[in-house]
Amino acid sequence: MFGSSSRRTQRLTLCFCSSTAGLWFIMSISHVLALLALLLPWGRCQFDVCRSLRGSKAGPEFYACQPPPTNMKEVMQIRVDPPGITCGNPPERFCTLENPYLCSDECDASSPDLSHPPQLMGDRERGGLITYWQTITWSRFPEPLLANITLTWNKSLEVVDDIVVTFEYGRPTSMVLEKSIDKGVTWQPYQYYADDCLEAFGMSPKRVTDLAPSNITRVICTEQYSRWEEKSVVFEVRARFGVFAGPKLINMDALYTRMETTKGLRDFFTFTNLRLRLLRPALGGTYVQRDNLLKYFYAISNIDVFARCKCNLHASQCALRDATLQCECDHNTAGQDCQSCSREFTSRTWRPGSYLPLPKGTANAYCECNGHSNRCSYIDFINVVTCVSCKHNTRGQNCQYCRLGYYQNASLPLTDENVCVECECHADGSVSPRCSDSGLCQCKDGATGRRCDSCLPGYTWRGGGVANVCDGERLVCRNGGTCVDFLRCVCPENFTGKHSSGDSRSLQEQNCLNPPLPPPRPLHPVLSTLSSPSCPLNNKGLSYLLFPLLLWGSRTL
Ligand SMILES: *[C@@H]1O[C@H](CO)[C@@H](O)[C@H](O)[C@H]1NC(C)=O
Ligand SMILES: *[C@@H]1O[C@H](CO)[C@@H](O)[C@H](O)[C@H]1NC(C)=O
Ligand SMILES: *[C@@H]1O[C@H](CO)[C@@H](O)[C@H](O)[C@H]1NC(C)=O
Ligand SMILES: *[C@@H]1O[C@H](CO)[C@@H](O)[C@H](O)[C@H]1NC(C)=O
Ligand SMILES: *[C@@H]1O[C@H](CO)[C@@H](O)[C@H](O)[C@H]1NC(C)=O
Ligand SMILES: [Ca+2]
Repeated sequence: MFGSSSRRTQRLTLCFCSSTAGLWFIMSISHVLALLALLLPWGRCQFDVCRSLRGSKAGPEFYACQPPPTNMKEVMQIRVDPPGITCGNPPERFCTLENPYLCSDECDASSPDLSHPPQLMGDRERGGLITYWQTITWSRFPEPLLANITLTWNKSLEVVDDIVVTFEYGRPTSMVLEKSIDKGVTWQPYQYYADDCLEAFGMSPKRVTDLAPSNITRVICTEQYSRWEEKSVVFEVRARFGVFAGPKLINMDALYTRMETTKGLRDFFTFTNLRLRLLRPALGGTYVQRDNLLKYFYAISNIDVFARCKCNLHASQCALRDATLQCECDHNTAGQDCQSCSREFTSRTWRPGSYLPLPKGTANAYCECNGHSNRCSYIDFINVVTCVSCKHNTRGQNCQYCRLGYYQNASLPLTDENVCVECECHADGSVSPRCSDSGLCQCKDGATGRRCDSCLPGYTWRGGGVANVCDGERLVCRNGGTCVDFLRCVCPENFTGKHSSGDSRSLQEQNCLNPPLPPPRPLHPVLSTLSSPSCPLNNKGLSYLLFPLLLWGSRTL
């Protein structure tokens, strides 16, 4: 038995890794997968290893990883309701739809050969013998024949292939598949099945092929699986994946990318419990024949649920411990679903792993935004995951830089809310709003200071540093002219000179020429009322050193 299990596992491995078959099991060998497979290593596939095998100097590189899928029927707990719905107690005769007058079959719970207990829905059938659970017949018609089958794993799982329920003696006229993602606390419908969706559920019938990427998680009612002659009722997982990965599931990268970026998509394929609510048995294509109610009942021979343990991409193995499935966590994570950091790493923030960037994914860097954002987006054509809406004046793929006009306070960690400090470069005194790593703005001529908001010696603040023309000490106006506002000489009356014309910066131009005979008179009243400078006057003594040519020019006049 051990040998045959491992041989089958290897076959599955090949299928599982081949690019054309995709990640999917072949249904024909589905019944034979041993639980052993959960514990065996699998071939080299995408997302099957958690870390680089060759350690680098910086330690191992971590990748996204997930356990291989397996047929979860091997480990499901089955419960049927109401009590007494299973046939055989007391023993009962039943007929078949094909031949309603052949009623030789018997269900007897006390006989191993004639009993049909619930576990026969999940058993491994040997030697071609079909085994099935069966209910009592509809002898209480018109009271409805209702049955619930609850499948429990006590572990969150991600379905990876069609869920297939095989009905012997006809598929139900109507039923609902429900799921829970919180171990049975709350339930939600997964899919409705009826031969007439409108009549049974007030829903218009749909097929999965009607779904588009935008509504792939819509819960639909399908009429495809309710004709009684066939056996399988399917919850179509492949077809839903195919909407992204193509009909043959070749482009799995597209699916993984969608899983990561489309809200609610991964949750749609996640469950901890499933429930079949059987509402009306197969009727054989006609109305209920009251005179032969022994041909109406439910019988299920198999339920295939191909799924993998959900380990938040932190484990490549999942094992049964104390009768409960448990991820074998890597990446310093712990918990049944690797949903927290292991004890030595509790100071770190836990994050799920990510399929992105392809092909190896990351252990937790998918949305690493240094605490300045919790939203990322994936840019497919450059295969980059980037933070969006970085707060606290940060920017960059991981919100690791400061926005234009801000610089990083080197004494704070990158994750601090105040890490980016405003440059506050003076708009008039600076070349740009940008500043250096230490917060120094780049100043225009004449301006100085960290923020470029004060003047160099010999300059006066006039919406930026403007070179002084005169200062009354070193740069003196000639012929009794008076220096006004460091900018111009105001000459006594009857002197020529452009004493009031604009902002010319040359002392030579501004000086007072052609001295007249009479002595100077008081200043022109208009020119004496100029606005006061914002730079202090303490620099005027140095003007001489800074502007020797100007000074020289004024003396030679
Ligand atoms: C089946 O489960 C549903 C939902 O919990 C419940 O309302 C219903 O009564 C159950 N039916 C039977 C037959 O136990
Ligand atoms: C379900 O799983 C949890 C978490 O691992 C465990 O503590 C609990 O005992 C399990 N319950 C059952 C009924 O197995
Ligand atoms: C899903 O969306 C597609 C395209 O937007 C639309 O044609 C289709 O009817 C929708 N299906 C359902 C079930 O709402
Ligand atoms: C940088 O952070 C330190 C520590 O909080 C603080 O003392 C200092 O004032 C900050 N520097 C600036 C420029 O904000
Ligand atoms: C300036 O010149 C005008 C005419 O040339 C003369 O009338 C006036 O007295 C002079 N003013 C002074 C202060 O010399
Ligand atoms: Ca069976």
